[in-house]
Amino acid sequence: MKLYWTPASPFTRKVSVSAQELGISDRIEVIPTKWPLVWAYSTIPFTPGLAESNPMARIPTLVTDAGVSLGDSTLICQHLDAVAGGGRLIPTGEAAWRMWSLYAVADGLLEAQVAMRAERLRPVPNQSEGFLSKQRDRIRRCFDRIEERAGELACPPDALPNLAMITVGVACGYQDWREWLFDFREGHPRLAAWAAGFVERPSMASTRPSETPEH
Ligand SMILES: N[C@@H](CCC(=O)N[C@@H](CS)C(=O)NCC(=O)O)C(=O)O
Repeated sequence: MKLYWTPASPFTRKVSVSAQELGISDRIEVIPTKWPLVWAYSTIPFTPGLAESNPMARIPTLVTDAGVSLGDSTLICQHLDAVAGGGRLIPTGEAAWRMWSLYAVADGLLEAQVAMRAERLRPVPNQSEGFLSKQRDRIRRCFDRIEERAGELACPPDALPNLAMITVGVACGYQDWREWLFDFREGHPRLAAWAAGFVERPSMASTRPSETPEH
């Protein structure tokens, strides 16, 4: 498998954490890409092969061993789960719907974080305060809902976290990383306690976000 990757993307981190939790990272060839969000506002050439694999030219994109291109982190995580035998990050039966329901809240939170990042990359006079505050409100509501459902984040010591837990962990990590985002711990004590433990997992510790001139 080939993964178009950047250390700044929370969607990509979700994939990297999933692969590590499943123990299949060594089956993935990582292809670093440059400045994916800046592309939205520039003509920087795409990393060779990316736009050919995924016409949206977004990160993450995974090309499977069979040569199928998956240009979306949710699909990629489903594929990784299947490669690892299935039913490991994604529960089966009725439990799956509860997991996907929480996942959708956490993934929507990531979308709002990345939308704010994209807006903030525009020249300041062009930025819309209305748009930014709409995303901020959405992020707050998502954290409120996750706090209400914090009981679903408990992971037995010998079990893998599910995909919703991983996505919540990545969302908390992104919220901490960007200094212009509010502290998610305020008003969310159960989530704060959970996140403090989750961030210590080796899969999280080794995928901390960063932004360098190369990426
Ligand atoms: N729904 C997609 C979202 C991926 C996404 O928005 N990726 C961003 C980086 S975090 C990107 O590549 N943006 C570049 C662009 O929009 O031009 C997923 O889950 O993979």
